[in-house]
Amino acid sequence: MTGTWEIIKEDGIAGPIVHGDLVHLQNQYGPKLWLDACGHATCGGGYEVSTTDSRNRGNHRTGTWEMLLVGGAPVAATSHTAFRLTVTSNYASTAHFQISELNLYNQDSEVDLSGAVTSPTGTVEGSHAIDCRSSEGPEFAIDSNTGTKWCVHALTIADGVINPNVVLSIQLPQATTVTGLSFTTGNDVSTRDPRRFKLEGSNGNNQWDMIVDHSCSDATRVTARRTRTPVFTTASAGC
Ligand SMILES: [Ca+2]
Repeated sequence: MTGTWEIIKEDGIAGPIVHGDLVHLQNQYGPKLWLDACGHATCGGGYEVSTTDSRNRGNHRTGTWEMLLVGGAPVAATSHTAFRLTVTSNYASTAHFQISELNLYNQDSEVDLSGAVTSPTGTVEGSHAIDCRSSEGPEFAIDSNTGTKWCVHALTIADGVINPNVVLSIQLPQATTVTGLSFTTGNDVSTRDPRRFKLEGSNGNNQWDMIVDHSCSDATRVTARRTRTPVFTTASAGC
């Protein structure tokens, strides 16, 4: 077993190990020591590889390794624990962006977002987007209630382009596979609806996989209120 190594994610988050993840490698022989680039920290001269009894030597991260695929394009992870929706433009509202619901899908099945948590949009006007009202925060984009909405007062919107882009960050209690999304439109003002956007997924370490890239073409517009749009995918966007 001297050449057998266990791969352990650096951040301890469960789920499959994918391209770009940071990991530690633990040898399974004897005292189970950790693979370490000892030269960087203490050995001097070079970057020799050895084993040590700690995952990292001091604060030098000499025992942290990145998983990379060789000889092919990165393969997108099949499931993620975190998602972020970035909305880059609306249908020409000069101040606001809004949705009643963000709906996620795994193929034809809707993803259960109960237990999911959103991050605040922001509170400091003049530097970035803020919620239109305290009752219209990002948590209302995933509350399974079409009577509530997430509404953002963006810093600037010119010709429908939102600057800076509006971001909805969602943390799920377990790794989940997502292949597409739809919106449920807001209660009013259809020009606030999302026009171009992208959805990415992550399992930590600030590594993000593209799931839906709709940044190059306009989404099918639905002017009816509190109504679901079609399901959008990268394929449907043509991006
Ligand atoms: Ca809602």
